[in-house]
Amino acid sequence: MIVLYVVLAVVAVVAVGLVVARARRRAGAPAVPAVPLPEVLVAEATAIPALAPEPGLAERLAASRGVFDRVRGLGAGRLDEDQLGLVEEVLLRSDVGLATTTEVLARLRADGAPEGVASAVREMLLAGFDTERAVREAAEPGRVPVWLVVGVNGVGKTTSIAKLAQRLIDEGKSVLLAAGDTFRAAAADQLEAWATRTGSEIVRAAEGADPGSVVHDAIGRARARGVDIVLADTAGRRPNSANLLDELRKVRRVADREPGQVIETLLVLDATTGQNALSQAREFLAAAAVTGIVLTKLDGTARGGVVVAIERELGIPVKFVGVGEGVHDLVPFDPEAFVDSLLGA
Ligand SMILES: Nc1nc2c(ncn2[C@@H]2O[C@H](COP(=O)(O)OP(=O)(O)OP(=O)(O)O)[C@@H](O)[C@H]2O)c(=O)[nH]1
Ligand SMILES: [Mg+2]
Repeated sequence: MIVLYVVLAVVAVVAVGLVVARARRRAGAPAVPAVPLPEVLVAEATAIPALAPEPGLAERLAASRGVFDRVRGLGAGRLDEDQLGLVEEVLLRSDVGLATTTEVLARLRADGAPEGVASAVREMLLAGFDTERAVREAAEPGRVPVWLVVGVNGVGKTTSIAKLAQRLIDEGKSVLLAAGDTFRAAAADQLEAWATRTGSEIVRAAEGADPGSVVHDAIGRARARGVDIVLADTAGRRPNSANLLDELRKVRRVADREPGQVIETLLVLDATTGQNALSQAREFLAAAAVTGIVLTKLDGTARGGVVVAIERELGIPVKFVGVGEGVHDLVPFDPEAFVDSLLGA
């Protein structure tokens, strides 16, 4: 009799368990309860407001699109001097640069715009984007891939690292962030808050520590744990100082030493600085062997055309553009979508 009661009790417990598990699965509840975050970081993470629903690219680029309004208003056919002047003014204001502006004007003067001025300008701007812009994610067998993120202070390096981490995680990769900006403690704190939000690992050291050793440790940890990719933050202080560039060279050497391999060196530029971003970029190109540009803050500027000037004058592909402050506000640069956002109907 007792045996029967025990058997019945076990059957009842298992049945209830199955029903509860099925109900939770239906409700989309996770099978394993989430591990609570440390309190300090929870406070920091929840202080960041939730993302608004995603607006489209054209809305994000509204300020730059606004500059092209008058060009969109021009019809088809030959252009008179006033109209050519207007196109010139718009192109210069949008910061596409003098070389592209001169070329577009010469073509419009010679050929007119049989399909409409917006369509002719669109085609000419697009012709300037013929570079390969795929981003590398794999290193040689046995080595740990590293993306080194460089740029002067305030351009958006740390935020872009968080956004890149989120993208890679969304692709199913595991990511480790190296807090190579050891110039101020707040830099590592900022990166740590992003690591928590994105679910990345982080390696950090005390303020003033050698950035190279942080990156070295990060690579060691990534290798030991089988992490797919290391994203290394760097300091951006002292814009034109040889010290900064020397330090970057050193960090790069360390990051590229086995088992690490630098497969992308991403230079972050702030689009709101327009043509100034170009002179900044030239300083970094030689020192840091840049493989791609991340152009940030395109949402907050009318100078979006600078992306045309960057590719044309630097010969380095723009790989990602930042269009907001949230962790999802970074998109791979797609020239067609971009130019359509400026000139499309
Ligand atoms: N609107 C907008 N703001 C951005 C974008 N990217 C970065 N920011 C903001 O720019 C500011 C500076 O960003 P950080 O990521 O701290 O810049 P940083 O290059 O790491 O700066 P340092 O560490 O001081 O060298 C922050 O307020 C970011 O939210 C973007 O695409 N759009
Ligand atoms: Mg930073």
